[in-house]
Amino acid sequence: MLTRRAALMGAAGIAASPLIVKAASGEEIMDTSMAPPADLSTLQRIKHKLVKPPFVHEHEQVASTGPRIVEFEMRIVEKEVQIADDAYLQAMTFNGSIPGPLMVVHEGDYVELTLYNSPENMMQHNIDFHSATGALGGGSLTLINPGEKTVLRFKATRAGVFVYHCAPGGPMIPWHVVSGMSGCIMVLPREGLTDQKGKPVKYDRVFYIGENDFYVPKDENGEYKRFEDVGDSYADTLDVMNGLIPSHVVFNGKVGALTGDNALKANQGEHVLFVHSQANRDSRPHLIGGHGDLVWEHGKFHNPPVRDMETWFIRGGSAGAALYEFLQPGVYAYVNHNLIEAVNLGATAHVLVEGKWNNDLMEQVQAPTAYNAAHEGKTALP
Ligand SMILES: [Cu+2]
Repeated sequence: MLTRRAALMGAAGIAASPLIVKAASGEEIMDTSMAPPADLSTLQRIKHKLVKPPFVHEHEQVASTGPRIVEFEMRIVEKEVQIADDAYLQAMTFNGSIPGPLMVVHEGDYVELTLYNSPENMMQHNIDFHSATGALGGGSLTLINPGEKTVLRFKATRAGVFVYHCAPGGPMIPWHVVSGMSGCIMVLPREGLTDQKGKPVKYDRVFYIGENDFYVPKDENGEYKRFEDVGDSYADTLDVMNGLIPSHVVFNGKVGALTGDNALKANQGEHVLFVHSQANRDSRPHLIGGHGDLVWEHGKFHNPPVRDMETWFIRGGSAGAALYEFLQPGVYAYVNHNLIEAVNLGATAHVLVEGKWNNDLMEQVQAPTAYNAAHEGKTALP
């Protein structure tokens, strides 16, 4: 049972099961054409246009309808991007951004993605949804060459935030992921989010933080290397990857992507949902000056959230969510609390919060001032 896709990729036709053919490069390609069709003729369709992270397309928190087919389109873009003042990456991206866009649906909806591999690209790509069931998360039904497109539909049966990433087989998998090919889907319960007691909770805005570890090679002078194209970057990048020490750990694709002029903005009293994904490596988000009021550390909304968290944990290959009401105005830093990674390697975002200072929560009782050590006796001597 050799599919057209498998034939294109040089499959030898050695089938592990009637459903699976092996391509020359070893990846499994499924042929599901003999399965009876699903009848979804009674379902409504809705189309969402994806937006660039940290923002998210408009969506309902509580579903106002029954399950629907939710259509999305994504284009795979290979391009060089600047990831720091002195460093460039031959990136592979979903929709041109790192991370790929946050998709939002409700539990029971059908996600229908049209995926385009632009003809200017060099590489085969696909998509593995951690929220999907079967066929390597869709990976073995979506492998496409440059100039090809594919449509995958899957039923979102589990609520939570889930990573998606490219997984085109063998050593291409980690390389594509650390070159930028990951993103996140949020499957909301139809009734919306609930707290640890099952009481409904709402958010006023969502910020999607996609964390990446990058492995940019250096030349003999210690300068970061630049490459002609993505293929040219592979061998040297693989050497750095296999050392497991990233050159950069960043939020949203670049050192400073969410600080300075790019800082996130919120108002005092707003409830902000931070969705944080890391497709390859562990992270430990912490909001400096704030908390996680309700944290779905594993990111799965039918588990009760934990309260009042200081730092939480994102396992590599997963996404988590934290809801926080901003109580004070000012600048907050949302960091990976490995502080070397936050400060020296890039994993910091800033949130600027507008509002009125509350001296009950915190007051500077005396501003820093010199004191007379001889008089007050507070010297460093015993
Ligand atoms: Cu890829």
